[in-house]
Order: sequence, then C-alpha cells, then structure tokens
Amino acid sequence: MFRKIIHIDMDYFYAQVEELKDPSLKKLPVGIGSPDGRGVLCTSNYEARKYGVKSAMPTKIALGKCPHLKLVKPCFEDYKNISAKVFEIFYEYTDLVEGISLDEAYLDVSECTEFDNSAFMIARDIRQRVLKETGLTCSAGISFNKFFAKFACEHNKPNGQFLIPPNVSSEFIHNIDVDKISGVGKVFKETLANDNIYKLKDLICFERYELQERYGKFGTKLYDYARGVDLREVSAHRVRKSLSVENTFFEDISSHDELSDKIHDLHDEFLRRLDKHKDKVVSTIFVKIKYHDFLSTTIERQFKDLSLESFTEIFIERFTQRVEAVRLLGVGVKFKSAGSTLQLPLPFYEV
Ligand code: DCP
Ligand code: MG
Ligand code: MG
Repeated sequence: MFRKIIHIDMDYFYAQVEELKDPSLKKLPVGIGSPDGRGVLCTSNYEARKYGVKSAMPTKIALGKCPHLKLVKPCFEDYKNISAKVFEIFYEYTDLVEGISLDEAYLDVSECTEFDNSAFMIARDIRQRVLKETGLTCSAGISFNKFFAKFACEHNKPNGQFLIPPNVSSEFIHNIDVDKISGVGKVFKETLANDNIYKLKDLICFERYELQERYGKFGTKLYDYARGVDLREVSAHRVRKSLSVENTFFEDISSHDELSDKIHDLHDEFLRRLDKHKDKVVSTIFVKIKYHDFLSTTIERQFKDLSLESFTEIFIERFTQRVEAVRLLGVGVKFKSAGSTLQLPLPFYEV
C-alpha cells in the first residue's frame, strides 16, 4: 500500500503574521528584517517578491531592488505562538507529525479515516482550519512520499495545494530539477552541473554504485529519487500527552445553564475526537475555564469515567467558587505515557 503524506508550509510566514497584526501592510511590499537596513531579510511578502526581494537577501540589496520596501522588525515570540497553534491543528488529524521548521511539517495521514481517507480532502480541511483559527494561509503538497509531497507543496503556492499520485508519469519525475532535492544546495548543484546533471532524467543512465562512487551516500539517494523512490518515514516528534476541545465564545457567558449546555457540546465533540485514540490510556480528566478577566484555571481529576456528568461535576465545583462571566471553556483528558523513550524534547510544539 502507498503511504499518504502531506507536506504543509505556511505562505510568507513571518510577513503574513505581520500583515495579520497590521493589515495596512497588505498593500505594500514588505520585508522582515532590521528597519535600520542592516543584515539580511528573514522573508518578504509576495508583493515584495515581484521586485525580486526574497529570504536571506541583504537588506541593502533588497532596498536597491525595491526602494519603497517596508521593513518590519521580526517578532519571533509571535511566530512561535502561531506555529504552536498550527501544529495543534495538525495533531487533530494524526500523531505522525514531523515539524521541519516553525512553518513547515510533514504529516502521514495514511491511517486518518476522515474524508474516506482522501489525503487531498484532508489537506484542504487542514488548510481551511488553519485559516479559520489563525487567519493565515498555507499551501500543501500531497503524495506517496516525502520528496514528492514537498515538491508538490511548492507547485501551487501561495494558498494552494497539489497532488502527485502514485501513478505519476516518469516524464513528470524526470523533468524535476535536481536542486529540488533537499540537501542539493548551491555548491552541490554546481558539482552536478559540471557533470551535466541538471534534471532527474540526467541521473537515470547511472547505476547505483556509480552514483555512490561519485557522490558518496548521497549518490544512492539521487539514484532512488530519479526513480520516484523515497522511503524516509515521517518521524513523529512527540507522543500525544493530552487531548482536549475548547471554545472561546463570541460573547462572555455567565448563565449556569448556558455554560452547562456548552459543556455538553464540547463533550460531544471531545468524544468524537477521542475515538481516534483508542490505543491510549486516560490518566486524568480536566475542565478548563477562562474568565472574562483572563484568569484561567484548569481543574483535574483522576479518571473514573468519561461521562458528561463527570465533566459537568468538575465544572460546577469550580464555577460555584467564582460565579463570573466566562470567555472560554474546555474539556479534555491526559494520557498515561507509554514509556518515555519516544518523548524527545522539542522546543516548538509541546502540548
Ligand atoms: N526564514 C528565515 N531565513 C531564511 C528563510 C526563512 O528567517 N533564510 C524564516 C522566515 C520565513 C520562515 O522562516 O517566513 C519560513 O520560511 P519559508 O522558506 O517557508 O518561507 P516563507 O514562509 O516566508 O515563504 P513561502 O511562501 O515561500 O513559504
Ligand atoms: Mg513558508
Ligand atoms: Mg518553510
């Protein structure tokens, strides 16, 4: 069976976040970098790209190409926070998420039952959720291995997606430029060009050992890619430690009955999502309440059952201590860890 892999990458990530914070930037060419004109740009929006302004370009050169370029200082804290939100959305579809950077990840959705396991539809749904919950667009590539998923992701960027199916033609594969392979940078591209290798088709005439002799271990990778083969797995960084559903209300709610109704709705949705995690063992259940003044409290109880009554009981116990307007409610569970060896420390996407 073929795997179903989605590669997602946020569009002009840092710049798009800045546009979200200040929509007046949308009409302007924007570069993210030091406003004093020193250093290099982190990225630019698509308006600025029309002038040839791009990531890693010295700001001075960018200003030469586009004198009215609007420079905005990066705010990494914001990018990290939004990235965490985006990754939380990914984890709702699968645990097999491999973060590559703040704005980019591979998801293996082979086991995802949603949309009749149509990876294309899952990708579309993820992109819609990301837009709805963060206000940002992203692009997706869908394929049967990581190499093609990443390649496909760039095909309809920005705000698009593209599928490369398992029966993709050799012609399509052969026309891919070698520098689309991760690890083929400027220098190696030059080396290959000196050997008259520009596209994957230029690799086909070589035996595996020949490429290995010439380019070392990377040579065997080239041999495989030219044949559409990439066996790298999506390596999940974390084991899911909790699952919860929460909702921020349009208007704060103070009525006890109305809040109980909300717990009911959240509980329904929570059970639906929990269905995909039957392999895990629940250790505690919890209810989260955020009040109008942003005072936030999470009340945890040892797991007995997952009934609506159990969650409602916890809610009432806390709410009666502080009967005030609530802006957010959440219900969830924590799982027992299946062993700590898989729990690699990851700075970006901890629960
Ligand atoms: N970045 C950086 N320096 C680089 C490349 C990137 O600081 N040399 C940062 C800024 C980018 C973010 O990482 O916003 C994501 O990098 P991408 O390569 O995904 O580029 P963008 O998301 O900005 O644009 P695209 O729409 O092409 O994905
Ligand atoms: Mg990006
Ligand atoms: Mg990226």
